[in-house]
Amino acid sequence: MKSKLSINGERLLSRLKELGQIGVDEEGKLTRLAASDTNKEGRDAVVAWMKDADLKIVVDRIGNISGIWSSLENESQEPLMVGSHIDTVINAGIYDGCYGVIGGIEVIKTLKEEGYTPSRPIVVGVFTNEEGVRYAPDMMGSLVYAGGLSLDEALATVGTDGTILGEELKRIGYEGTVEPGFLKPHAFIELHIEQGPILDSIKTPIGAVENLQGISWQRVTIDGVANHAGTTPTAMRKDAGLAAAKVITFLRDRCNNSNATTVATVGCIELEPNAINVIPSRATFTVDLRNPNEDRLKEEESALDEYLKQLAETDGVKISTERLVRFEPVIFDENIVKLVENAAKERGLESKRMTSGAGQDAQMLACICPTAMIFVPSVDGISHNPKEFTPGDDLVAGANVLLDVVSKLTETK
Ligand code: HGY
Ligand code: MN
Ligand code: MN
Repeated sequence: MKSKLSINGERLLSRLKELGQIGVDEEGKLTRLAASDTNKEGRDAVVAWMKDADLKIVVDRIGNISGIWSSLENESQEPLMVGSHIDTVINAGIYDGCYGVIGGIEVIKTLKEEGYTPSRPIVVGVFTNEEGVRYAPDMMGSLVYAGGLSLDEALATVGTDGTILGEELKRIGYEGTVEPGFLKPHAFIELHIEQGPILDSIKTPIGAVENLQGISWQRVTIDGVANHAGTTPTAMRKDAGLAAAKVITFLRDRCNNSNATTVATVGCIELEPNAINVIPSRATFTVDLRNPNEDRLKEEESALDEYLKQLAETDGVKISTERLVRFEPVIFDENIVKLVENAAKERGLESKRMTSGAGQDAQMLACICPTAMIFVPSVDGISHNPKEFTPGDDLVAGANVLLDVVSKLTETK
């Protein structure tokens, strides 16, 4: 059997490692928040690799970067798009998002070196602010690209640090000129690490991602009464901190009784006045709720609403909520999922159909074109953590599956 074309594994892994060093602070922690200085450095490195692959670089007005490979013969065709994001969470791993961007550039570079002539342009996209840590919502750049959020609203977003996204994009030199969505993709495939424990636990190298769970983010503010930690009898307390703790345990109980389909996370929490001997007057925290089933997710949201109403009564506190994000579950394109499975099989790689527990740029592109994802294992299911790790062989295997799917979708008939 003719050996199959393979990407340059050495180049893929060394670039991943190099990008993984951009944004590491003096304590060795990697953080490249959207539109920050370290994000700029990462963007510059990726643009350099795109130029090395002789791609045409276009930056749109929300800062999404497109590296375009087209020819006179195929430029009238809708492009095939690959890619992901390079912004990170705080104290991040080096693979989340970056693998899909560098893998996409690697696939194009390999096809070019092979003298391949695609039937349509191939584009690698780098979407702005996928993580949503500095500016909510997450997947913002691809959401704007897909027409799900107005550009002006996105650019006016105030960050957790009080900065304005549009001004920050300008400051780092990535306030582009073309309208987001200027290229309507023929299809989009996102190569990504699983970030969960499934593939690693069953020793399967490829995930053929067929759907993605719904996401609900909200901010909860609980107002109680500040009082003396020593003199105030327990029965008199209107303790915002205690009420917040009750919400956190309520959410975990709901998840434990949801036959493991609902996950809930309180990732950010602040107490005021945040003094050791003062009963908290205010607790502000975020709730991230997810479920692959829209009705179940709605049920979880209303159960939380109901609980907050009761809690206000029982604890004598005032509670308000603010919705930050709400994305329904997404089903990916069956034909492309099948292409991923066949490509894996032809390379003798086991694959498993699965759900993406994480939000992805692919869920936004799925609104405008046939879309699917390729997962590779995350060791021990760790992600959003510097311990995030995927063995080199798995990274190369996943990129080769992307190479085969891209070739299939751009072959000249
Ligand atoms: O929130 C998420 O699931 C993604 O990492 N932005
Ligand atoms: Mn990601
Ligand atoms: Mn992430």
